[in-house]
Amino acid sequence: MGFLKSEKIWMNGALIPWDEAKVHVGSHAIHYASSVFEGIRCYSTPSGRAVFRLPAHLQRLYDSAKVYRMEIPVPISELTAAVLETVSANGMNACYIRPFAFRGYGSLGLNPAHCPIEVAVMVWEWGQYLGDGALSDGVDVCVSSWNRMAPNTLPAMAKTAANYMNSQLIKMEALADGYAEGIALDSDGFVSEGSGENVFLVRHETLYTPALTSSILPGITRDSVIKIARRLGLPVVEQRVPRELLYLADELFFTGTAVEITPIRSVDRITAGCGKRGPVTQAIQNAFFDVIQGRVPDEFNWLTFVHDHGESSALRGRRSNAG
Ligand code: PPE
Repeated sequence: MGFLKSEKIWMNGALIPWDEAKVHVGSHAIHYASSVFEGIRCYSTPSGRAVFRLPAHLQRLYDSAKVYRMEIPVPISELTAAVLETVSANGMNACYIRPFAFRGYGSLGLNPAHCPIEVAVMVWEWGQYLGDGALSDGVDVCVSSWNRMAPNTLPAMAKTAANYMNSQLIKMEALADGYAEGIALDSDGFVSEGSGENVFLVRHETLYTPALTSSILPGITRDSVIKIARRLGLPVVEQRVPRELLYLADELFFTGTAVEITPIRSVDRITAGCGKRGPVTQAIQNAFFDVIQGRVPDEFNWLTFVHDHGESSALRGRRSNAG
């Protein structure tokens, strides 16, 4: 695999060449993980490139920062424009977008008050997160020996780099044991989430997913799937999910920006349902891909179109998302 690279990165107010977007090793974030980030996808549609749920993602970024008393020095409108400009400047069609903010170089020690807050946007091409064929064939996963953070340790609703040390433990263990991904339980032993995905299951024609009280990231794909399922007439329940329901489910799948909607075909080598993508998963996937690929009207107002002049596209995006 080659190095990650595209042409330009937006950093602290300007687009600069990829190779010049550097930080000092004394930056606070490197020592203490003081950074918040987002992952967003941009898709190709017949009416041009469209970013999926951009306002929701950027709002979550500012919310994550707020929990950590971090004042992002640019308004959300400017960052919205920066995202669209970065996609456009890199000539990207379908791509993954990573806006982030972090405490930079100033002083070290735990009080971050004297460190500047830096903001950047990177974009790159990112294919199927859990490997080719995962979206149609599904993946084999395990329940991790690691728990997700207890609610009074690291707040799960904030998408901060620190939470991803826990995710890396889950991911590396799963890969070492021959699984594509791990699902962590919460500190009370109920199902929480994957290292970088939310989890859903279908049982008796009802969709279940862990509630926000199980130390999950409030996934934007999760929210989209809940809205799509309700529109399809499927009951949706957000509640504590006991581990054994993973083994007894008729269908299971992950949701996330990177993973999109990926079926799970086994958990701990116990076959999930019929061991392949089930009909409910397929119906939800179809409805989701119809929206992001622009095959149906955008009734939920989820798409922000990228035009080739950053500022006007941001205005248009804001206007089209206002309603
Ligand atoms: N839980 C976790 C822990 C998580 O990291 C993600 C996204 C989700 C749930 C789903 O959230 P959403 O993308 O809003 O539906 N994980 C991102 C990071 C992946 C990475 O490897 O980096 C992503 O999917 O972009």
